[in-house]
Amino acid sequence: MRHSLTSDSRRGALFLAPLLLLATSPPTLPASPPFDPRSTAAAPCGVGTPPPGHESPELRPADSGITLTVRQDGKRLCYVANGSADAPIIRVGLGSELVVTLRNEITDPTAIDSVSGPGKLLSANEPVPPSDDYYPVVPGKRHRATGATNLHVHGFAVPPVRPQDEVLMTCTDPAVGPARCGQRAFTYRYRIPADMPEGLYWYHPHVHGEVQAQMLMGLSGAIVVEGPQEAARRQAGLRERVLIVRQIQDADAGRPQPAAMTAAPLTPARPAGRAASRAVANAVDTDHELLCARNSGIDAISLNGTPIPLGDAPDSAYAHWQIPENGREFWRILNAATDAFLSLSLVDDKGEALPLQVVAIDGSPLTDDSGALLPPVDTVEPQMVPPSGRLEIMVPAPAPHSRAYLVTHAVDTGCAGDRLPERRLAVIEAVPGPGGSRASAPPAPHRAANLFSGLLARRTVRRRVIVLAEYPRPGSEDQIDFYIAERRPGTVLKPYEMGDPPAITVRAGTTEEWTIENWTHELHAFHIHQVHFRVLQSDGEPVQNSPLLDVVNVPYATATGYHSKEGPVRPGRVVIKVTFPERLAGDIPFHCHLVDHEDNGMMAVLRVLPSRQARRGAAGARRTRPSSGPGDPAAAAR
Ligand SMILES: [Cu+2]
Repeated sequence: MRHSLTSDSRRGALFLAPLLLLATSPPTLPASPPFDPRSTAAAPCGVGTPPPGHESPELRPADSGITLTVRQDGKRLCYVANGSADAPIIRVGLGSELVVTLRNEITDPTAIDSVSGPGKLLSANEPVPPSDDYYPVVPGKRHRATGATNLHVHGFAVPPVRPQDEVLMTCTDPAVGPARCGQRAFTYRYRIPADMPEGLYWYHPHVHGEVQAQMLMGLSGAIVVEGPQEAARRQAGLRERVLIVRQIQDADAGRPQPAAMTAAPLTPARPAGRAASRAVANAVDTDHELLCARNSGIDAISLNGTPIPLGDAPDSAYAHWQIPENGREFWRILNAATDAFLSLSLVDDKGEALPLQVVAIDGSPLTDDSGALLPPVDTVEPQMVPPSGRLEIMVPAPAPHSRAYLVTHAVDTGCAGDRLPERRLAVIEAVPGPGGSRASAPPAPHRAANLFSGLLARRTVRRRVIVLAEYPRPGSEDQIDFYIAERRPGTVLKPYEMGDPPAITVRAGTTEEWTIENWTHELHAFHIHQVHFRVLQSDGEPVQNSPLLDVVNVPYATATGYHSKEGPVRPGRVVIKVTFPERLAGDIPFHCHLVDHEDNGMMAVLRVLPSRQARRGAAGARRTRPSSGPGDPAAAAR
């Protein structure tokens, strides 16, 4: 469920309809101008949309790095590199330094503000009525878009510290307006660890309150981090493609129907004789929270910049890729949509699923806990990719003289979620050609151990419960505040505001299990910066061989009925195990990656303090400098 868009944005949505119809090609419609990504004074983000099958330019930065300039053309934003407004796919190796200078040339922050929708009113929300049993709920406030932007490297296991992946304070100011960030450009220097998982990552802005708008307007791009697996594939001559799914609009006008899903009692059953005034608030007020929505719109998405048709369209409307008979290709797929889930399959022209092989998820090759690669498995199961997630697969050529399709199936996002119908994304065809069979067996290394290997074997020092909640504004149809908080005595549900203190503090080197509870009737995608985790359980079912993930789908809540032992509502739940390496200490954001939810408060900060051992080591080094360093065993032993 999301906020409806402004009338301006609705016009944008209507404008898109003719573009989609172009695929069915009535010659009477005006053709869009030929695609030209050159960034000029007249067209800062280029002209036209890329034709089906377009592949974004790839950049392998030199040591001096690259410059990404954020430019604006009305309601479009773009990353410009080397004069091209087609966000580059950045390729970089494990163990190297990636230097990116971000320049902000945004000229009209009000356009960003209009895209972020009316969900954030100028005044604070009306309060949710307080109750002794329930956590207090603080209403949200509006953030007006400022045009500030910054860069987040999603999934990178680098410290949340300048000049690396620090997104809470570091930003760049637009070309107009007050200088809040104190700089128009910032140079990030990411030192990519040699033991980070190798695979597909990505970059996008992370200025709280305007992430959704800036991404919808065009700001996102892929990063391929290469290691031994990639070297083996290249040596085998395997063809690789990078597929980026973006969301172009957020057109749905959420229309909640009050209390449609549950008839929750005003207060949960309380043990007899226990006075209300002595009750400790320990519950989420589902009576005021839970709503269903009848969403009218279906959001447009694009593949590598080309709008994806909705409903029937000729094959010519899609990317059309040819694979040598009996051969295969390696596809890296990024879901950069602001809130659309993908459920990906290869199907034949009758809709029957074809096998594919999953190689990596969220930038991490599939390994067991020790770091040994899991044997490749052919699967016909649809692959769920939440917003921000990545899927890397081997795609076999279809049978000779037949076609196959990459599709995203319809996704049930819950009664308050968005409509996600089935859509075709690309057409695949087998063609006679050399190299097919040669490319089908790349000799890959057997191990892909990384800094998160051994996670499951580590001792869990603490268990926490993290709750996801939403409260609509009383009397309002589509104004919603979003919350994420740890459930514990004294919890207050409060939408995240910039500068808020950390919600959770841990010591580096420790390992925890977090149960993420979804008390709403729509899916959410839990993401934590810096670290990968493994899933232990989903909705009570143990998860075997969970891949290392940096984002996980959290199932929606279900109504259980008034007299149910567990209360009227059972939250959706996932249990994850996560460890906080010493070298990633700092303030680590965690949030829902449906970025409208994040913008509207479903975000918090985890502070990872250096371990006591590391602090003693550092103190010892200070006392004994310059004759000994932080590695001094005497200092570490104290
Ligand atoms: Cu969410």
